[in-house]
Amino acid sequence: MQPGKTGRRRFLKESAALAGLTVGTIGSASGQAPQKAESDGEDFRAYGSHSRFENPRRKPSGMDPEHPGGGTGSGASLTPLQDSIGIITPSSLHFVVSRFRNAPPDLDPQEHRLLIHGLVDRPLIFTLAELKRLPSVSRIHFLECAGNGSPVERRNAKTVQETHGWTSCSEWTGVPLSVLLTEAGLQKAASWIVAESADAGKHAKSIPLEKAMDDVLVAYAQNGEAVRPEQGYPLRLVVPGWEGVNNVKWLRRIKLVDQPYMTHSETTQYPSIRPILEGKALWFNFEMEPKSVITFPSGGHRLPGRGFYEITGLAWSGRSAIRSVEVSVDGGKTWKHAELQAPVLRMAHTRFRFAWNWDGEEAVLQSRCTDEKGVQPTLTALAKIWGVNPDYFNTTLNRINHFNPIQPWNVTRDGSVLNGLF
Ligand SMILES: Nc1nc2c(c(=O)[nH]1)N[C@H]1C(S)=C(S)[C@@H](COP(=O)(O)O)O[C@H]1N2
Ligand SMILES: [Mo]
Repeated sequence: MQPGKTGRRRFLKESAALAGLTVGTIGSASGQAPQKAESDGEDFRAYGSHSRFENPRRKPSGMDPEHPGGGTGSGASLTPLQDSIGIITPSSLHFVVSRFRNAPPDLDPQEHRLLIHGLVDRPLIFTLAELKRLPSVSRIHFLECAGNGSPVERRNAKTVQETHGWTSCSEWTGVPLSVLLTEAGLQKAASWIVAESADAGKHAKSIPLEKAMDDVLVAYAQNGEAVRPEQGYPLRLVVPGWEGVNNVKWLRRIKLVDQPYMTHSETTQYPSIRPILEGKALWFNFEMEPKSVITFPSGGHRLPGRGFYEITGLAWSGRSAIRSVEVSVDGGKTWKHAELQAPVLRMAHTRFRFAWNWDGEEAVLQSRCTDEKGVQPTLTALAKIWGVNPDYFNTTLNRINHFNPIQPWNVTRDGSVLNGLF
């Protein structure tokens, strides 16, 4: 079980130094007259933004997740997980992957149509307004690029934005795809869908019908407003828990077919070649495995001094809900349960918290999560699963998807936090 609130409070009482929580810090705001509002109009902006004292920013990926060895390919912009709070990623900071490096197309929702055809009894064309009349659902799900944090980038990465920033979590609202497919009438031979986008890249992806009928959404809203252009405005597919590439943005067409179509987006970069497969490739490895990472303190943070810190981070799995997260502050010698923020949702980011009293000595901070099927592996354990020497991850220039080892952050005596994976 997770330690309850009381355990946490006890920890706070026992922890000797609570830096900053002393009376000496009072005296800033008190005694000052409230400032007069300077301009009436601007106090109530029609569309709000963050305070000028905050500067959260996505960051272009130095490396290319789709082509880690170099070459042309997708562009990516990463979520600043080091600043993340709770489980929802602000839409403005949701990571972006554009496999064809194109800017979001400027799609007019009045003109845009969604076509459903192929092995159906009644091909259908929907306008946005028609889709919005249908029964809708809202669900919180993470998206993660299959190449998130793969070794080539990870070796040089300093911050958690660089090691893990190809994942974000939103509340998505839309129509269950099953509603639309049922309306179109599935023919017996239909066993896959191919979803295609309206942008210049014509991104297309085959998805088994079983998943399409299970929990896939045709989403028009994200975090309480229309899906952002970078995320697929006016319509995108949300395919919970599966490789990001399935979540077709700027969705315009769904064709019911009897086999995967081997599109550009699934035949390049997605099959995994591992020594243990003896010359064969692993195809259609859809589900994202359990992964967790400490977001504070993490690479690039600087701890001002010994004393109390709340370690916090995110855990997620494409296979189920997260069952538990353990944290180690001693290089993996001992592990203790972290507190999970409720509600813990299936295929959603899960926030964990862990009370820590830093003694000022070197420390290695790690988290590992467990879902309903298993535990997040160490780098050595992952090498075993892959049938490779652990050194392989140090040296390979191959694209490696589904790379989910435990991430260590090394805290030095001066309070610097460094990437300790390799
Ligand atoms: N039309 C279109 N859809 C797309 C892509 C794309 O390049 N074009 N990239 C895919 C990939 S590889 C990922 S990881 C996710 C990323 O979604 P996001 O940009 O909203 O974070 O979108 C997927 N859907
Ligand atoms: Mo991706």
